[in-house]
Amino acid sequence: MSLAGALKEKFTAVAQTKKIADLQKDILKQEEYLNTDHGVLISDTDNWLKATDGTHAGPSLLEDQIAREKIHRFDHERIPERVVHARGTGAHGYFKVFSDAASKYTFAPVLTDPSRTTPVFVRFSTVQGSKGSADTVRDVRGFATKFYTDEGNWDLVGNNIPVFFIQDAIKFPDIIHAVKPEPHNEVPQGQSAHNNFWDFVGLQPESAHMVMWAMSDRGIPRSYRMMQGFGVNTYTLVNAEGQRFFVKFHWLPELGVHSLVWDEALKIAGQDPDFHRKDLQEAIDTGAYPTWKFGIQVIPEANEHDFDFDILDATKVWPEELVPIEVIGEMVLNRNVDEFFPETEQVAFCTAHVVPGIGFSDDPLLQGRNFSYFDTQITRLGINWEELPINRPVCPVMNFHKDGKMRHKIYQGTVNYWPNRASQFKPVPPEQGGYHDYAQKVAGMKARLRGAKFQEHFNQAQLFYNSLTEYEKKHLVDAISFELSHCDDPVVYETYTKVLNNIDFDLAKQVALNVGGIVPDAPARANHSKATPTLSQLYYAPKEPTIKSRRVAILVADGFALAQVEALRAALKAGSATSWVIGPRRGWVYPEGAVVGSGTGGVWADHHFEGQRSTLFDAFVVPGGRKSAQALAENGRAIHWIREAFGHCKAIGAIGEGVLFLREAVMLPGVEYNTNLDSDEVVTSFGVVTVGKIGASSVVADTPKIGQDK
Ligand code: HDD
Repeated sequence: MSLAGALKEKFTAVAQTKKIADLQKDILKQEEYLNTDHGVLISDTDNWLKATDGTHAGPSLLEDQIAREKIHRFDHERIPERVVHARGTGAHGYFKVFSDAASKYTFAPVLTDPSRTTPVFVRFSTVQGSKGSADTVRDVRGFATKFYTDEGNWDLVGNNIPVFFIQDAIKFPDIIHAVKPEPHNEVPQGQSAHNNFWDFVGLQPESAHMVMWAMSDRGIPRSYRMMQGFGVNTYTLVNAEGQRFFVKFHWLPELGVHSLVWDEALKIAGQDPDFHRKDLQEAIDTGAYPTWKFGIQVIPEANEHDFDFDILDATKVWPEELVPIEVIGEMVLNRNVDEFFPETEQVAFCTAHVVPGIGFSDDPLLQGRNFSYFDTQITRLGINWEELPINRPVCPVMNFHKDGKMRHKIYQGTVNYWPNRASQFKPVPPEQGGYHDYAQKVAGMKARLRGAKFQEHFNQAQLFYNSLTEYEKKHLVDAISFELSHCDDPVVYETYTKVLNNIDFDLAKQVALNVGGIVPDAPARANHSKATPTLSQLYYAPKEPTIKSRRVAILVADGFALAQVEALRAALKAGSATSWVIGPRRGWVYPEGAVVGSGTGGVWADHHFEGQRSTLFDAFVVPGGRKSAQALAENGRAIHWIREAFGHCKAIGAIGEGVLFLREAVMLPGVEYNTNLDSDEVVTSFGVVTVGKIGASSVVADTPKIGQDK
């Protein structure tokens, strides 16, 4: 068994939860022989039954039920993809709270009982593209979590951005039609860079705040594992005394928040469209389990109107200075799926799925979502979608919802209504665990409107922009300029420049100059100059830099210094990074003193220079060895690897003659070379990696830290 296979088996065994145990009855080992769906052994799956004279094959016979079944099943394999968030990937894991700290807000055991391990399934996604689109496109990322609690399933269906494009659910079809491929030509795929999206958001200023986030580096995450997650909507919590609180939910990644640079994202979309789903799978397979802290922001019911924004408006954040995040728990993803379709494709979330102690608010986006998710699953999966193995709760389910297509459950008993003469299957009063709807006071007239504070759209868009670092601002200007450059209707890009001028004059000017828009000569609205560090993703960098789970490429050619590579790999492994040898060919690469082609020995290169690209790795090391360095220097692709990595602000290290390769052949501008021949360290911008006494010089391509300063 391969190392990856052995590791997977080991960790899979560890990753047992109640839900994994529940799934066991549906997880099948592949049998040795093929059967038909009705269980009959198949003797030939390659040749359709034909009439024959013994030598020549004549007509294929319709009576061949085995061939018919095979084709027939194949013809019906596809189901409708999700109307949004079609592209995604998922994993199993668990959730735990640290203490009962949240019991002052809620009586939900999932949030208050530290002795519990609640199984979860998480699906990450992009929004715009279809099921086969690329992972690294600029887009919002979905972050949907199904908690299989003992009191039923709780679905927290969030994003990696804390706000939304619209305030009222009735606008959802409009924003989605606008962002999806245009109706006349089904273009573009996996992009919001087109007339219709920018036309819509230009006419719908409530989108301004979310547009800022989506165009920031948040729109191109390095990994699903390095994103924050937000419940976005305002939910409620109710405690044992019956007091109600408004709440927003947060996921904070252990590895910090990191992004790609746009050039990388564009290239990876072609070079490895599955980059994010492979990244998640690889991290779990190698035991670098993705982990998030879970936090809540809480506002007592009495303080609902204390803010200059409406706390039920999903286009607004609750600034952390006003409402701090209380970290109460942790989620770990530790098991990949066994089969994609029955798990990741069939998993179905519904915001209306909450458990006792958690409830809704009047947030008009959430109210509409509570209708939409249930509804969409009927088209995608059928009315009995909640019986599918991945969706069914770990607690018993008993009710009088009956029949419908593809019913699986079989109940015994003679009644299917309440009340019934046997007093069977009765509702449960709240004191015994039945869901209790909070007695919220409601009064007034019916009207189609939004609350007064919902009318202000630019304060927080400005706050977000002001809070970015200079390089984040530059990335944002570049991103909006890229998108508007793809809009060929002047009405669209001119209108959006005007919207931007409500946020920041410089921002509007720079974008207008880049895209040929109308350059404003004065701000449309004064910038309030307020900023908060918590909106820049730099704020969420890990306090200690970590190399955990990072992909490090070691570039070698025949004649490389073996001891250095072995020491490096051991050091990287000890830091829970993965190392990948890139050489002139996939296969053995021979060290100094060995005869090239002499069989095994040296290191096994995982890829050749043409087989992968620098974009797919986080950091690079070029070890010593005169012949190796010489061969790399004569290889244009090897030089390009390092130059491109440098352009993407990645960490680059070298040892011994590797330094000469960098200095003489790659010629990185502005790099200072440390040629301390006694150094036993390779210094990268992650920090110092001690590789043991290797007696080699080292070099730092003095690039900023990944995900932080680029
Ligand atoms: Fe939604 C899917 C997140 C507003 C209607 N949404 C979907 C998924 C995520 C979100 C992560 C993918 C779930 C999965 O992996 O299966 N959606 C959000 C967030 C929103 C939001 C964070 C704003 C706070 N959504 C929203 C509104 C509506 C919908 C306002 C409709 C009124 N969303 C849907 C949907 C989808 C969906 C059409 C498509 C597939 C699915 O539900 O299961 O019903």
